[in-house]
Parts: sequence; C-alpha cells; structure tokens
Amino acid sequence: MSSFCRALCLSIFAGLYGMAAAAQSLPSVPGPDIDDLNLPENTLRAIASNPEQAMRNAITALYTFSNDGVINQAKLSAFGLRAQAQARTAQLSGIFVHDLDGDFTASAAEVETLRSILPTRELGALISLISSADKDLDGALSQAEIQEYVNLNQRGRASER
Ligand SMILES: [Ca+2]
Ligand SMILES: [Ca+2]
Repeated sequence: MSSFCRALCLSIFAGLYGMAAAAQSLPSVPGPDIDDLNLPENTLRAIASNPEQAMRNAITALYTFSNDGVINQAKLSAFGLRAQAQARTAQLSGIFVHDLDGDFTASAAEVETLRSILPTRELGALISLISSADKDLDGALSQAEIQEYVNLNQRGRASER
C-alpha cells in the first residue's frame, strides 16, 4: 500500500473516529495531524495487518454514517438520534411482548396470565420490570408508566457515556 493510501486510510479512520466520538461522547482523538493520531491500538493493528481491508472497512463505516458518503454534524446528530430510537424500540419490544390484548399497556390481568406460562427467567424479568416501572403500584403498566420507564432508562444510558 502506498504511503498516500496509508495516509488517506488513517485520515478516514481518524475522521470517522473523531466524529463518532463526538456523536457518542467517546474519548476524543487529539489533533488532525496523522503523526499525532491516537487511534485505538486494535485499529492500528487492523490497518497494519491488512491496509486494503482497513480501507474498505473505513469506506463502509463512512457510508454507515451517511448514505451519500458525505458526513456533517446534522447527519451525525440524526445518526445518534436513530441509534437512540433503535434502543428505545428494543426496550419497548421487551415490554410490549407482555401486552397480550394490544392496548399498549401491561394490565394486572395480563401479568397474572403470564405468570402461568413464562419460563422462570422471563417471569423474573417481568416481575423486575413491573417493580421498576409500576409507579402507582397497581400491578400494571400504563402507557405513561411505560413511557417514563423507557425515557428514564434512555437518560441513564446517555449519562453513562
Ligand atoms: Ca394490554
Ligand atoms: Ca401502574
């Protein structure tokens, strides 16, 4: 691989890592100078062991953040919001799997029905969910309780970053 390709590859990695770090509150990469890059050791090893594959990976990563290969702050923000929406959807899916009648709540009757059929681990998870999210202690999860629970978890995850 030519020194130009290596420099370009490093630049793409540095740029992508820097933008991803900013979007995800990861440790920042100091300086734009390739000689001063502080890329993760595993990234440097991957570039050194197979630069062509590293370049392909960098380009793939570039298009992960933008379907036209152009990255700007608005697109990174949208990417971050979409990642949050995906996490929220996954969490809601784990709750709504207990909504047997499809009214977007988990009623006490539904919870009671599920007690008789869920495997121990899933029942434990459901009981834990109810104890965490059921603010009015009626044994059911209203839409408001579900929304509050998911939003609290999202904020908790964001503050951990
Ligand atoms: Ca329901
Ligand atoms: Ca409740």
